[in-house]
Parts: sequence; structure tokens; C-alpha cells
Amino acid sequence: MFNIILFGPPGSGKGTQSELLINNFGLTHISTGDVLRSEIEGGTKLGIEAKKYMDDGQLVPDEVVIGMIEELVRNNKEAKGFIFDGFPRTTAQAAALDAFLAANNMPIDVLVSLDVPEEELKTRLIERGKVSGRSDDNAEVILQRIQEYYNKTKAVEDHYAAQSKLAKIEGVGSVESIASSIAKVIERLTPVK
Ligand code: B4P
Repeated sequence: MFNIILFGPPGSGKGTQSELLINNFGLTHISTGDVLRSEIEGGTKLGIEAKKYMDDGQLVPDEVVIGMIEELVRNNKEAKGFIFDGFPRTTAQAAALDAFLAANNMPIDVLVSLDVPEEELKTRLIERGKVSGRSDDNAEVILQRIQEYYNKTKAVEDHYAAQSKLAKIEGVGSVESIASSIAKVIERLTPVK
């Protein structure tokens, strides 16, 4: 089993790179952002609650996303590994994920952190906002999301660095060249494709 966290600020390319990893390595993709958006679309109680935070560019409360992740992992017992995309986003989420995975004997192998300068993040998300229809892809909310990343999420890097599991990747360049850098990290850690 191989478990990877794709990490980085909003717009760093986590979702984009996850798509390629699913195809290349056959890992099961868990994106908290995607799950939350589908809950919003379905008009569920969880979705209605989450929307209040997402529309303001804030993180959804830890207890909501932690429970969601544990259920998704439990429902995918046959997976040969997971890509955690957009989770964990706080050190409390990281500690909960570590404890849950340790109890199931399936630790995280690596956290790949995509490094992208703030100006580039804003440009990408404003561009995406023109076509995505996402209510959180507008200039004001984008700034709030980036702020939230530096205030609450960036520390997750240190959490995994302390476990010698941090791999930093240059997140600017072609999608293919970034995918190839991530693939090299994975191949170094696991001989089996
Ligand atoms: P997410 O859905 O995780 O969204 P994201 O951070 O905006 O996107 P990502 O980094 O995946 O960017 P993408 O590949 O699309 O989160 C949305 C919200 O959900 C959060 O703000 C929060 O409220 C909530 N949430 C989610 N998880 C949570 C958690 N664990 N705890 C609490 N709250 C949570 O790339 C962006 C754009 O860049 C795209 O248009 C793409 O085409 C472009 N792009 C990608 N790679 C590029 C490259 N190399 N060059 C140029 N452009 C590129």
C-alpha cells in the first residue's frame, strides 16, 4: 500500500496533479474539496453547513472533515493506496489522520508539497473562476483562502517534516513536468508501480 498527501496552497495544482496520479499509479483519490462540493450540490445537512465556510474562504471545521475522511477510507478497503488531496489542512486533521491510519496499519508514506508563489496562485484561481462557476473563486475569497492557508494549513508541512516525510516540489512549470517530479518521488519510495 502507498499513501500520499498532495499538499499546497489553494490553486497550487493539487486537484490537477491528482488526476494524473490516479491514472499513472492506480491510487484511490480522496479530495475533501470535491466531497464537500458534492455535499453542497446534493443539498445535504453537511453541505449546507460547509457552504457557509467555503463561500467565505474559511476552512470547514475539523470534526466535519475528519469524520468524512474516515468514512471514505473505510468504504475503500480494496484500495492499493490513497491520494489525500486537500487533507489534512490543519495540524489537528494531520494528527487525526495519523492516528486513524496507524490503527489501520496503513501509514502515510510521503507528503508532497507544491511550491507556488502567491501572485501565481491568485492569477490561476481568478482564471479558473471565469469558467469554474465556483463561488469561492473570486478575488476577495481567494485572498481569504490564501490567508487561511498561511494561518492554519502551512504548519502541516512541519508536522510531516518532523516524521521525515516531506518532499517539496517546484509547482510552477508545465503540468507534465510537475507530474514527472512527483512520479520520481513516488518511484524512489516504492519499487512497485
Ligand atoms: P479544494 O477543493 O481543495 O481547492 P483548491 O485548494 O482551490 O484547489 P487545488 O490546489 O486543487 O487547485 P487546482 O489543481 O484545481 O478546497 C476548496 C475549499 O474546500 C477550501 O477553501 C475549504 O473551504 C474547503 N476544504 C477542503 N478541504 C478541507 C479540509 N481538509 N479542511 C477544511 N476545509 C476544507 O488548480 C487551480 C488552477 O490552477 C486550475 O485552474 C488549474 O488548471 C491551474 N493549474 C494547475 N496546475 C497548473 C500549472 N502547472 N500551471 C498553470 N496553471 C495550473
